[in-house]
Amino acid sequence: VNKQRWWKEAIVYQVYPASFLDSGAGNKPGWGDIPGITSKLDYLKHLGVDVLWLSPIYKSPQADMGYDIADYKDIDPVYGSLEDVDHLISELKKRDMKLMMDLVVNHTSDQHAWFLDSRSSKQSSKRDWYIWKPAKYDKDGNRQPPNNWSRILGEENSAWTYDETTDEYFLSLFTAEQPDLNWENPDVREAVHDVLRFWLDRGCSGFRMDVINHISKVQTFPDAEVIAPDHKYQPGFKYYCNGPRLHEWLKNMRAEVLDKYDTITVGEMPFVRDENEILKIVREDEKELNMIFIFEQVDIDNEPGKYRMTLRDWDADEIRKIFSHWQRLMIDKDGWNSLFVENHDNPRSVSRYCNDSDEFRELSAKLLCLMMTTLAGTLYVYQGQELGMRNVPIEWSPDEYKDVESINYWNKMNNMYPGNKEKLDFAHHLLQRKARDHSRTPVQWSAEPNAGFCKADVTPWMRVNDDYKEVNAEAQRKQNDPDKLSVLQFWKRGLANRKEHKDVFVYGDFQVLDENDKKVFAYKRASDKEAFVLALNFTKDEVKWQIPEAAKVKKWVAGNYTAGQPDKPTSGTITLRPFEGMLGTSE
Ligand code: TEU
Repeated sequence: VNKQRWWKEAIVYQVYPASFLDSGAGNKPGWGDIPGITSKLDYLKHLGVDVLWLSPIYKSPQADMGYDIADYKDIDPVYGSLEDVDHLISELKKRDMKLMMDLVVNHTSDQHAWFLDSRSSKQSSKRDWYIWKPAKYDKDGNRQPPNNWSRILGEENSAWTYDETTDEYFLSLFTAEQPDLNWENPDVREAVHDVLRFWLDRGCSGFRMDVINHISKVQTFPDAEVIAPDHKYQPGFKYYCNGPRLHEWLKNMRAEVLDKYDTITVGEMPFVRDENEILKIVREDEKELNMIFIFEQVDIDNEPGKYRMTLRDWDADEIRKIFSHWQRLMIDKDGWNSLFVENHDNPRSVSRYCNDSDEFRELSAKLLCLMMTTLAGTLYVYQGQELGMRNVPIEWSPDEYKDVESINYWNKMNNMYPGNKEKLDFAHHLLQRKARDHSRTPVQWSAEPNAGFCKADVTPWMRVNDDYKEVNAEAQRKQNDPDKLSVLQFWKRGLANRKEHKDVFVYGDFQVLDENDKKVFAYKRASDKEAFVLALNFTKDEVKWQIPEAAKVKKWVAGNYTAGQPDKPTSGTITLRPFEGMLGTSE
């Protein structure tokens, strides 16, 4: 059914600029920069990347690592200059690659000129660009925020920040430094369109739109239901996720701006699961966005309805249910989706979904690569994922975690349970499993000091993972073993295979092969011309696996235990080793 589009076939690589590569070209020592990114374009091209998505590089006080923007049309000196971006774009073009910028327009920084003006007085012409409300007073006469919504990055706090100058509260869903824009105001929408045009005219090819489903809020701002009784403030998702005017504004942005260029757009949409609601955005004839990030697979280990620092068990059956559900959205319903298991807000995928011990790390990374390169959807690879980078070890003290969410969480636990070793050890354990920091450690380029991320005598903004001497790009690029590919070589081959057989892997049909299996996820992909079968053991156990009738395997052609073709029967019962994954041709 699906129409061919370049943005469906593209391999998108996410760069988290602070942690990618510090070229040393001035700026801020120990922080990655734009020249550093430009210097690695050959590496990325060689890997098979088509589009670079840069997390925010705009001028920012970095209260939330650039997701707090103080000027949409300028670059933070930490990362370089507008000239550096122009140079990056022209170097990308030379290689037939494209640039995607991160568009963070649900909120700005509290240092943005718009907000400084807005907060200065109730008469300011920008007052209504943000969401201001008077205080409420409780029965004892104490000042309270306008409603009970909690902050997303620090749920013990109110989503409203009190401002003395005008004795009112402004809405700040993420942190106090990230005031929410008032999209109800048409001037705000026009200002956003202007930002889009600015970047598109400069040669950027599209946007990843940060929490774009939060822009329309229910205008009565009602109290949220109590789902966390031990907290004063409650998540107000229901009143600001996919709110009443979201579709109107997305359609408008598309018609006014995006349709005048050839773009790729992906909307970040936390908390949305309703298929019909999603189709309203991603069906091609709706003319809103090309695709969105659905979070179900990265929420797999979160307790339902709870905050994110929780840990629950899951099995291959859940992996199958989640991925196969969203496959159907594309195959049967003319929608489109993105495919990702890592980004800058999540732990590393080998650590989360498989096993990151020395014994299993590489197998795990390759197992996930087999899955990601053979499912439908635009594929997003996060920096370091192609190397099988893993979470930081439990030995690191919580003081090494730099993310505002982790710091808020750790402080909260220390305030709630001062000196309680058991509680705090568990909190530390959760940080080690779930924190956003794990994906933010510097990319491991080589076995040189600081993993080659920055000069030896410079201190990186975030500590380098201790395993860099074993896990790094240079060693993996140079690996020369006829029996075993490095994770990097495996990814390169996987991406090439995806492109070579795009009829199947991007556009083909998808069929689950072993419904309900709790250990193995197996599926078939097929076009009119050819078909492939995948068998993925998501456990640390050896599994006796009965090859399903419908698989009709002709030949096993690739697997994560060998560089060559797996030597296994194509019917009957076979043994899948721990985290073994295989790709076969099928009738
Ligand atoms: O994230 C939005 C978001 O709600 C989640 O991904 C959130 O970070 C996670 O649930 C908390 O653990 C986006 C950005 O990706 C993130 O880095 C920013 O902090 C956030 O928006 C605010 O701009």
